[in-house]
Amino acid sequence: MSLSGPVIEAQEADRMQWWKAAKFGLFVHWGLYALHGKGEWHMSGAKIPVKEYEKLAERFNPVKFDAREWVALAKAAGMKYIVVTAKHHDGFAMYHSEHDPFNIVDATPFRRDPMKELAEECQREGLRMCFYYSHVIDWHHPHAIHEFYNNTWDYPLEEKAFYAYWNRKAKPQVKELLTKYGPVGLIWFDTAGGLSKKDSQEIINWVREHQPACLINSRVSHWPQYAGDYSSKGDNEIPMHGEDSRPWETPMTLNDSWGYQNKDQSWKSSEALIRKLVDVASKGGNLLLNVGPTAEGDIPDESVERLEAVGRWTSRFGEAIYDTTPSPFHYEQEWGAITVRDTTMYLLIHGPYWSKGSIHLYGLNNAIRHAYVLQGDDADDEARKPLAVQQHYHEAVGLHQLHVTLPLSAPDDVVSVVALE
Ligand code: H79
Repeated sequence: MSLSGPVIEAQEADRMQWWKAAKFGLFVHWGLYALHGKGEWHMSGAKIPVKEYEKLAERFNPVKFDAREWVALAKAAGMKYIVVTAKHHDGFAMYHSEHDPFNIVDATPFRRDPMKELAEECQREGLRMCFYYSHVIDWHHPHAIHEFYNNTWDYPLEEKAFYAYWNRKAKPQVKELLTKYGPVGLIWFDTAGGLSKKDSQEIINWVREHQPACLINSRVSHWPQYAGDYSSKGDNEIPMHGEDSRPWETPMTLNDSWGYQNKDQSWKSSEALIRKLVDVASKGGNLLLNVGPTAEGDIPDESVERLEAVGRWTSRFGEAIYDTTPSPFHYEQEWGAITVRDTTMYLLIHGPYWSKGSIHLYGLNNAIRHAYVLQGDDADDEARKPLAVQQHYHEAVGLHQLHVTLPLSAPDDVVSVVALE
């Protein structure tokens, strides 16, 4: 007994390693709901009867789907893992399931298994394949019970028999994902309202049994002691520095939707997205950024453009993002953000502050051997000319003050990086 604590902790730390270094992943919300173009909650919002919703499958034929394109886009953006909706709340499996014919291979003219194609492509390209699985909400199954979000328009609540759903659909389908698609980086469970402690522990054990290295996000359970390997923050929520004592991830939309919504044009700018990635990394989290492909299997152009723009930045300055640890300072820097790797500290400075010619940092009293600007290109090595830095004790503030003089022009308009060794 006395050994099990440290041993379990070591195993947990081990399986978290790739994820902690990754920092940036692609979230994909894709399903039959793309046909309506009104988001993944439309079935519930419009109370569409199961029999009618099932007819969408007959029309679902995403011939433009190309796993190579999706994985190449994620890779170009600088993302290291992909989390795809294997089954969302509508209960439709986007993979070939033996346990329910309501799946993309058996119920659509498409007849292909996109999860298999994505898993294989991820394996080839070195990204981690991960699945979203709605384990509690299932509007297609007569017996799935959630605290609030049940299909009460088809199935009377009083006739529900939860374990008929749990044992014959949810658990067998999770097992399929863990046994037929190679190594799975993580399973992203969602919306656990009403799941008991016992059943939360059971699904966690179930994942561990089939793939011990597969991570589990906190939305697997509403009970804190059964809340998986890491904390999923609220949708689009970036916490305060140090607020969460566990490893954490912010799931974020590119516009205001998860599943494809043709009317939603409130896209975040690529500049804002780069700053959000920097903010998240400096606080020690991961960013899981979502796209909602169309019913044809296309990722909307507006999403592609933004991910490519973020990728142009991460390909130049990723050194200051991947495999870093958070800023040692819990207060925000007005000029940007900080990350650390080993004995290097990265100052990620927002474009407008660069033109002020210098920045201050309080509280750092380590000796600085070398300070330089990351040019973010092949000439980087020769360009690592030392920058002028001055350190002194600031009486009024009661902290050491570091003064870094910046060169006239910034390597990047959005965020540029100064490294301190
Ligand atoms: O998959 C995405 C959402 O569909 C899912 N989580 C993210 C990652 C989610 N499941 N439940 N919820 C979010 C919370 C439910 C919010 C609701 Fe609503 C508010 C349901 C009804 C009112 C949002 C707004 C959905 C429909 C209208």
